[in-house]
Amino acid sequence: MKRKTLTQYLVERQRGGQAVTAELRLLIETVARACKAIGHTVSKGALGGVLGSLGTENVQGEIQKKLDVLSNEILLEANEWGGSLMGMASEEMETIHRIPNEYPQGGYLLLFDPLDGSSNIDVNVSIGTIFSVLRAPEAAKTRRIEEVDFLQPGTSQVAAGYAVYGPQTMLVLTVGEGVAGFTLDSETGTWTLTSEKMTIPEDTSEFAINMSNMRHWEAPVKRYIDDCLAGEAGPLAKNFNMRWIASMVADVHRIMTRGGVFMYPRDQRPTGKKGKLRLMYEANPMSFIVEQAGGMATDGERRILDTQPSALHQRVGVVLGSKNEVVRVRGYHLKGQA
Ligand code: P6P
Repeated sequence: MKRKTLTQYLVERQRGGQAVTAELRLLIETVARACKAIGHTVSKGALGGVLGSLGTENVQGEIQKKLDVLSNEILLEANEWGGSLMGMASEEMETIHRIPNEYPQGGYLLLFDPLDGSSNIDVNVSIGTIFSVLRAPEAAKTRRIEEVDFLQPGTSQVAAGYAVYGPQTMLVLTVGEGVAGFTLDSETGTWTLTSEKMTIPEDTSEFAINMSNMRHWEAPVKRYIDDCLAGEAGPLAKNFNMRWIASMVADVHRIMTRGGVFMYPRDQRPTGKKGKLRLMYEANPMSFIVEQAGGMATDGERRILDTQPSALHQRVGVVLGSKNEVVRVRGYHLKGQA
């Protein structure tokens, strides 16, 4: 059976309705091509002289790995000339990147975490690229784009996706019509459709959380994890398994494939108040994808996609994955307020 390519998948959606314009199709194909280049660079490892840190810090106060900066540059260079964008924003850049004057402007904004899971780069564990596409506000067409134009709720996204650089290199994408999975055919360099419609099982017995933060968690999170650990003799009457890869893309991809609940909750630390993960280019795109696959994504209580952003790099607590488990965690939070 001849498998479809990413281009064919996008052309079919372009013909079939409003979800994909020609401009959006070009943008997604360009991002996908950049992800191939990032995956290729990552795979060279020590042979490419790309491992290790630069000794610099990004806007998050995190030590930048060489590959963080390289991946960011690959995405900027690939996307600035195509005419689909008015600007870009990245975890690795303090403020927005406007399209240089020598290139045509387009109708979209692109936000990304160019290489998520950096702590795993040097130890050869799966990492990935996360991206989110918004429409540029009409008003921005008569002036230059500003940071505030990016501060749109996650419900405004027109596309979102991630590439995971693991045993297979995969691209998982939604344009608001379900979620499709593409595997990179390394012989032809083609993104090849391997999952027409990815769905998350509504129930699970697998949770993902960094247990070393337990002493900092709010009470509802602690109660929920305690009840999971109590197993079939406990209130949830089933045994749970635990996974934590410390690479959101890899943890989310597992959940997209077999279900589970991923938690990076806000906690009691001053630094942890709002959580660790960034809303605009981690939580929002992943929440869009998860919801499109029949899952659910909250900050513990409220739907992440409804969050009105106030800052480009703001953080948010994240509980996402199998719908019935995310609902259960929300119940612990609501009970916690009773
Ligand atoms: P911790 C990677 O740095 C990241 O942003 C996510 O990909 C991942 O889920 C999380 O941080 C891991 O955080 O505290 O477990 O190292």
